[in-house]
Amino acid sequence: MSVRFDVITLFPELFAPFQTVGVTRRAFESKAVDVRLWQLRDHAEGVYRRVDDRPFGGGPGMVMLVEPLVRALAAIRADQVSTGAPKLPVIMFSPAGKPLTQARVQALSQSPGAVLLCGRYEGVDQRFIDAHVDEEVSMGDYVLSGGELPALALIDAVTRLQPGVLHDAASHEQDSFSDGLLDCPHYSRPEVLTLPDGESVGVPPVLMSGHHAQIARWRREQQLAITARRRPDLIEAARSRGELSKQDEHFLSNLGL
Ligand code: 4H4
Repeated sequence: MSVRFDVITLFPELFAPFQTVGVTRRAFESKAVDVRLWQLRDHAEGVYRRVDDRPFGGGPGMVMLVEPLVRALAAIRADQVSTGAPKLPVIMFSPAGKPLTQARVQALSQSPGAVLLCGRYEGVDQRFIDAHVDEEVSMGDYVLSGGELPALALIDAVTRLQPGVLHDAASHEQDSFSDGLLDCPHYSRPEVLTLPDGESVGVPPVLMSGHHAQIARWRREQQLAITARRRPDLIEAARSRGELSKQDEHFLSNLGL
């Protein structure tokens, strides 16, 4: 099933790299993901085709106007109907949104998709948000100039989970967060690396042993140790979901956790 994203933006050109580079290009060409860009200004009226205006009550910056957004969304809904697509939920990107997680990305990758609203300026008129936005999503506790980069990040994270997009279908199963934990360290050639100061650095011997069960155990323990050190909240969350084995808990207890 293809995931569809209808993107409302003032800068559709920012999405060109998605369609011409890397794994997302392959996904776009194979229609594993269908990204449709909607230029908000095409739905603004008047001589100046305004999409923003000053905030009521005064204050700095500009606010995105309701009516162009309503017309753009209506055009998207009409296109979804005419192409047989379902009515997709509207996601808006904002620092005030719920932080995006891999679990949400995984859910979206198995859904028909979403309308992605890329805000600019100080934000969007609250009356549009109240009437039409189903979900506010944050990429982090900082303020960007627009929602396009968050939209690209979400599309990328969803696209790479689509079947056939990554060369090795199993690779995303090892991703950080895919099992609720951070990823283990990775090593490749050369087996012994000589640093500029002449020091030689090798590879953990277990990875060269050919013992797949021992390698799997070592990788799991690395995940647990790294996650416990950097994101103990993820350990607690995995524990509360019952996703830590007795072996995992034994290893963590030996770490004093
Ligand atoms: C929205 C800026 C709301 C400020 C925006 C506000 C993010 C983010 C983001 C363009 C838009 C900015 N989107 N995660 N971080 N008035 N988007 O910064 O709430 O401060 O997703 S406001």
